[in-house]
Amino acid sequence: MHKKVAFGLLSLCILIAISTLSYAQSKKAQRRRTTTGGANLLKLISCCDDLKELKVQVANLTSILTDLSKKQETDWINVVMQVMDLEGNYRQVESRITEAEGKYSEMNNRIDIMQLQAAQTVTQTSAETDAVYDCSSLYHRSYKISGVYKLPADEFLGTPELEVFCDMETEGGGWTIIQRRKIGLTSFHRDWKQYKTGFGNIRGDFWLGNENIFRLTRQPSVLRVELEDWNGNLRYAEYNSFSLGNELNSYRLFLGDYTGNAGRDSLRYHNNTAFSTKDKDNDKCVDDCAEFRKGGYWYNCCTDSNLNGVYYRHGEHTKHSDGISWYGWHGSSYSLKQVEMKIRPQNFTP
Ligand SMILES: *[C@@H]1O[C@H](CO)[C@@H](O)[C@H](O)[C@H]1NC(C)=O
Ligand SMILES: *[C@@H]1O[C@H](CO)[C@@H](O)[C@H](O)[C@H]1NC(C)=O
Ligand SMILES: [Ca+2]
Repeated sequence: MHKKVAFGLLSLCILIAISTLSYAQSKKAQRRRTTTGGANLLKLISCCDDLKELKVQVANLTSILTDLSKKQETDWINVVMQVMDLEGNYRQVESRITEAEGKYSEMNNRIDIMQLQAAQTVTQTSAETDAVYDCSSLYHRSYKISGVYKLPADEFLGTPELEVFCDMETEGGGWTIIQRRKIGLTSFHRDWKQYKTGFGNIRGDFWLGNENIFRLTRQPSVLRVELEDWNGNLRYAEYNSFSLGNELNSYRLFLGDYTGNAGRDSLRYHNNTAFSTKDKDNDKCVDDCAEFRKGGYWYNCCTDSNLNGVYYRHGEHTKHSDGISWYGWHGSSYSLKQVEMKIRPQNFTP
């Protein structure tokens, strides 16, 4: 009987032991499960950190993107402005081209006229009795448009080709312009040689050249001087029997009778005087008039007119009497706005 009780106790103990063990086992497993759950939680936390970082990066990228788009916008605006600029430039260029085209066609017209005229002279020179050739002969050959013409070289006179500007409108036309002042950028304070051969721009300010004027005035000629002041008033002076001596006679000036409305005749004082330049003092004065009056002219002692003087704008020049003056109209201290000197044969009839 004792043995049976002891066995029973032992088996109970074993049972308890087993169940305790298994409980502990299960507890352990549970704990193990709990530990893995903690790792997952940690993982989750670190993942959120990653997410946060990502979010920051996204925000960062977004801000970079907005910055970029802002920059793009300004870039775009810049591009648009550049395009507009280009368009403006294009329009400017376009207008310049149209202008140039206009000038080109005008030039072409002139060339046509010159060629026509050259062709005509070739056929007519042999039959021509009048050897002197100028704008008046062009006029009689039906060139009645004012502008630049090329007079062909004259073998008989031994003269070279000469570019001239013809006034085919004033008082019947046929005028060869020998001097013009209107733009004011060309200096007329030049030496003998330059006054001899001529200088300047035939469409702007120029002196045709004493040698050319001498040659053109070997036939009895009229000189017409046209003056304009800064208020747009126009005056003129006309002379019969205008001629220059040759170079040996220092291109001495000869003038006939005066007609006109230019106040007192202010060229008469220069009649019968030689031409002077800054390097050739042929005046009738102790002074060097060409140097004082800063031009080339038939200086006496020195001036009653100074049409080759300094171009002063708005007439204002009170310090020196070296402006483009005509004493008989505006006095010694007024420089004119525009001057033209032109010649044509005395027997010219339109
Ligand atoms: C963007 O990220 C860089 C580097 O990660 C950091 O230096 C900068 O400050 C961030 N900018 C913003 C606006 O968050
Ligand atoms: C200019 O001088 C010449 C020659 O001396 C003379 O015949 C002529 O009458 C003078 N002209 C004037 C306008 O005085
Ligand atoms: Ca002198």
